Amino acid sequence: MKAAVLRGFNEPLKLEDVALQDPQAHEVLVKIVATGICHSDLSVIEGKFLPMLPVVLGHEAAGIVESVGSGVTQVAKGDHVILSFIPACGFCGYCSTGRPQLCQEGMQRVMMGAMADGTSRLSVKGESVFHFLGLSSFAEYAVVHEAAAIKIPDDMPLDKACLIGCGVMTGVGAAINTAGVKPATTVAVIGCGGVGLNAIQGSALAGARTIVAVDVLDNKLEMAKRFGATHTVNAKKENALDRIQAYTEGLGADYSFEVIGHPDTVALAFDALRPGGLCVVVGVAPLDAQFIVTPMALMQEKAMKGCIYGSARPRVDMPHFIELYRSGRLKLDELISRTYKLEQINEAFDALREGTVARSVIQLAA
Ligand code: CND
Ligand code: ZN
Repeated sequence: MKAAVLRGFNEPLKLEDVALQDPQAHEVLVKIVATGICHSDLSVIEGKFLPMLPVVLGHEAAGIVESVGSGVTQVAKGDHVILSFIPACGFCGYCSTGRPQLCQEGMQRVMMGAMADGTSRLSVKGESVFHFLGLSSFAEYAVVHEAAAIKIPDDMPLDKACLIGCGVMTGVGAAINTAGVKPATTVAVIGCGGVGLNAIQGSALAGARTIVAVDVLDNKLEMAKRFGATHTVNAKKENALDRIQAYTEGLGADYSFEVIGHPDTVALAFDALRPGGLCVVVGVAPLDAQFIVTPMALMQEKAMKGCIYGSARPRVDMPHFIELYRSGRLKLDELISRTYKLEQINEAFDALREGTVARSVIQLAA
């Protein structure tokens, strides 16, 4: 099959003929129909996250099951699926108490850049290639763990469904699942890219009364309004902290979301809280990044929480998002700024770097 391979940091991806082994026990072969481009893929290219090379990136995808390995019970050939990047075990304490996003077996299954048995299904002329987050969707096909293939209705367009695989699940999930935004509250979202716009629409769905969107690009702030922001702040032109406070009764926000991955904006998100507020850090900062919180700053019951995958419960949340989309309550079409072929994947990354897109989608098949 054709796949986009990363061989060196800060190098373009190379389209190569990659061999893909058949799915083994509890694995599924999926024909990738569409895959979105997330900043986490770019962070790997830039050497900021997961150092394994060569690797096939891509972790926001939807496709059609082509075949299944032994013991697979959840999906069958022909099923349409969204891919989930935390293939939770389903049985541990976390899974049993509704927090599969913290399943340690699920994390281990993907963080080593291999399948659950520690080996790769991907190779080029005999040289093993790493998987990314158990998915590696910048390719015509992917072998994934059975728990990573979430069945969806056949008539849901897959080029829209793929966005649920990361940006929507992470952003909307951060607001609804991780933070539990309550009606009539105030929210600040710092960073309005593909994930941040979804934190905005998740907060709007949850009934927030004020949603302040902060970015450094006016085009992103225009999009933020369409996704439910009530106020916008260009942090290059205005003092973001002052503006957030001005729009939240001088107190700060009940909830803030950092959706960039930089320690300075994490600090801003924390400072933007009112007493009793909750800051959710969604952005993935470089491993050595640090920021300082003084214990005194916590005294008025301010809290800070990390966020993995919008605290996803994929088998519950993903079909629910499809229902919300179909009833006109969740925006997906508006997230797709551009569509590319796999051959154009480096152009799609350029557009992400330039900040001209909400999300780009690579369309691999009809
Ligand atoms: P994308 O690049 O689309 O958006 C980032 C936005 O931040 C852009 O609109 C920028 O203009 C804006 N921005 C950059 N610097 C500043 C600044 N100083 N002040 C204000 N705005 C700024 O990225 P994305 O939406 O695809 O991803 C955002 C982050 O979320 C990124 O760190 C990614 O790795 C992370 C993420 C986390 C998870 C998770 O499970 N926690 C899952 N997927 C992605
Ligand atoms: Zn992502």
